[in-house]
Amino acid sequence: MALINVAAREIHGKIVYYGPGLCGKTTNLQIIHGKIPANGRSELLSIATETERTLFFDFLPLSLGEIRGFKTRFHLYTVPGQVFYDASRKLILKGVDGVVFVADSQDERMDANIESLYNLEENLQANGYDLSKIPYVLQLNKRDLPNVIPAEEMVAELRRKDEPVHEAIAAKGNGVFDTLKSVAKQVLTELRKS
Ligand SMILES: Nc1nc2c(ncn2[C@@H]2O[C@H](COP(=O)(O)OP(=O)(O)O)[C@@H](O)[C@H]2O)c(=O)[nH]1
Ligand SMILES: [Mg+2]
Repeated sequence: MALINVAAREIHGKIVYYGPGLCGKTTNLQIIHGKIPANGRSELLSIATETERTLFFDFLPLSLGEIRGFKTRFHLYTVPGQVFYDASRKLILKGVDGVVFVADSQDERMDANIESLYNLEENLQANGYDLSKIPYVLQLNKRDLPNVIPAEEMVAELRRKDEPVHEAIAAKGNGVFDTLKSVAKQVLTELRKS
């Protein structure tokens, strides 16, 4: 459920980057933050948990159309990937409008991807959402590494519906904006309906 700031004539859309520890969620946000002009975005802020940080910032994309005279401000969040931060993950999903699942393409991280994806489905449900109904994108990250699983195999294992799939090398910026645009487009479509 998106927030509306009537005074500022802005609609706020919340996008959460989900995925196992070290899959590249923070890297996605850092790349996006680094490429948006400073006057169009907030600082990159963090909420510290015991050993891991949840990052977030918001920005006003200049190129996107308005919805009935309202501009759309996107808020991007990462979640802590480690298994024991489940309470934080659940909390961060409150009010979510779209999710990017960042999968780590390395062979040895496939079990962690699957576990994290189940965890996402559970935590969405706990907040009253259904993965099959919300704006959602699957990113296959770390495609540059030697031990990656073929993209088709990852898709067969991890794709949950007809969501767009983007291969990425987040550390180099590849695929990061394609992924963002893909989820933002779906979020805007949903906001226009409501
Ligand atoms: N080789 C490679 N390393 C990456 C890629 N994306 C992120 N990393 C690295 O993976 C590590 C974990 O990334 P981070 O964004 O902190 O993961 P997070 O735990 O999901 O937030 C860091 O050392 C990143 O530089 C990628 O596409 N390729
Ligand atoms: Mg992180």
